[in-house]
Amino acid sequence: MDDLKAKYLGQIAEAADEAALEQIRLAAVGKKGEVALKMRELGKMTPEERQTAGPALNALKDEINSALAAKKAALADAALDERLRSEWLDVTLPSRPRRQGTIHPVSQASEELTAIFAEMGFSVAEGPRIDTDWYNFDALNIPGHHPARAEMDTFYMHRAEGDNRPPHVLRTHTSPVQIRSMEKMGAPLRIICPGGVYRADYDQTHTPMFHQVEGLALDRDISMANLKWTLEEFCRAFFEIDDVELRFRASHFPFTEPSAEVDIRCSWQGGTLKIGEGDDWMEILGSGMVHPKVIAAGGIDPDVYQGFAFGIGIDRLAMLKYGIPDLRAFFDSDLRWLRHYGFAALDMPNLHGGLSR
Ligand code: 2NL
Repeated sequence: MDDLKAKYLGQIAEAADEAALEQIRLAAVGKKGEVALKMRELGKMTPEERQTAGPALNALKDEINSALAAKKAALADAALDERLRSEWLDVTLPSRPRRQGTIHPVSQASEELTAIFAEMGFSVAEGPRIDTDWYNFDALNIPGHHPARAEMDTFYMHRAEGDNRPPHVLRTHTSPVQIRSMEKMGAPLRIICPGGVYRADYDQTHTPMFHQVEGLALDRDISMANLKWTLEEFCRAFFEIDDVELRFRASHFPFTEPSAEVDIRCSWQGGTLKIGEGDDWMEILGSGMVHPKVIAAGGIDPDVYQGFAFGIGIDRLAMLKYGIPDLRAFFDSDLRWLRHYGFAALDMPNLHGGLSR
């Protein structure tokens, strides 16, 4: 019995893994194991012999079982120690840089100018980018032979073969939204219409899709003086220049009469542009008093209502305000162009409390 005990406790101590332990368990205390065989021999013994051998065998079985359990626990501990040793993480390593987005300068400019005009009582109107040629041209007093309608400037949609209605167009300005708003809301009316527009034009300073904000104010006695104040107030707020100076030059648009192009005072020195000071002027927008035919096209009586309208390129506004000299910055998903030009939003705190990178 002592031999048995020495043999199995020795084997258990030596066992390398759980599978080996199981082999030992079966051989020692399993149903057909050596201890069970010894138990069977109890029947052939005298009662006196059985009295000592029985409890001794039971004690041996208990001892082997607890040695097995202790060894099993020790093996599991060792395995865990080994995993902790081999699978550690260095939490002090700096993280890999993650690319992070930022608001697009055109969106940023849109949000800023929308807030400025909102304070002056203008609400935002939106509409479809694909529209009829009536909303995009006819309603705006742009007749069929006008050069703006020529194939080279306007993107026309396809019509099914045999469908001879005039094709839809990609809007070339956001004016159609203003016509739709006049129809829907009537006068008096104060709206701005920001959004993407399309013209078949592509070179250093033009892209086939760009952004415009048009403004429209209609009431019984709106004058050119109101237009001038509104635009000055806007430029003051947008460019953050208190003594902003604008110059109104007589011009011509089919949809306004009289019409004026508006320049802002600026300086060009050593290749850098400064707005609000200097001896140069830079054109920033077109404007005028809404043509009576256009008011009528919007379903409003031009003998009762009159007003002003203007159109500004948002992409250009954004370039001027944030000092981005290259249109490529707007179409490149790689932020390096914007960073190169120091786009302000890149340095704004993000939601996680850090700087955008
Ligand atoms: C430009 C010219 C302009 C308008 C847009 C407008 C809209 C309606 C009626 C009358 Cl519904 N006018 N829009 C007026 C004058 C100029 O934009 O050169 N923009 C950059």
